[in-house]
Amino acid sequence: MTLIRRISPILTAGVLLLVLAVPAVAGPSTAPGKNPLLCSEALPENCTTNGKTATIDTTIGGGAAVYQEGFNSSWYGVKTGLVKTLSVTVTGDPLGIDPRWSIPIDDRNDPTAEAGFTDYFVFVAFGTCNDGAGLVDVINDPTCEIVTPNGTYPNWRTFTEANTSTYIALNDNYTFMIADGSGAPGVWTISNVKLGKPGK
Ligand SMILES: [Ca+2]
Repeated sequence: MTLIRRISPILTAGVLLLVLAVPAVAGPSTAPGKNPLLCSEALPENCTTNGKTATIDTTIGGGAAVYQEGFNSSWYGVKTGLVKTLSVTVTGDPLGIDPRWSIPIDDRNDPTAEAGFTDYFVFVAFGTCNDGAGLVDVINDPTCEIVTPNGTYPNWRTFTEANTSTYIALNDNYTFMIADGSGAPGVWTISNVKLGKPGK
């Protein structure tokens, strides 16, 4: 299966539109557990990565985002109530909604996009989703707030139970972690990314 997936345009705190378009041909080209953590190419000076740990820095202006390259059949295209893992370790201080997971949602009852494609994104911010020691465990932490265009849910389970026709979008967008200056400039490291089952 060949899929083209990208990071969508992100609206910054101001009126600037940061186009974080990252065309990528996804495929099972890496061994299990080896999908590299990549920087968005939009503002490369704001992000460095060695494939496992990335540093995103918004102190010089603009945003930065990271994503795990490759197709993952235990995440993309899976019903939201059935996904098992989306977690990461972050160092640095939460600032507003930075940094945050941005997750593309395919709602089969929403005519905005056809099945498999993104109807909307939900956000999970480091500031409202962490264990106090930097672990952001979106799916399994019952205190992780899920922000959607239709309101905020207290955790992933309540989001999925209220939106039973939703899937992780399969065909168009990556799940990514971003800081874009919507809080205040900061520096964070992103590591130990677990998205579905590694390498699937
Ligand atoms: Ca839809």
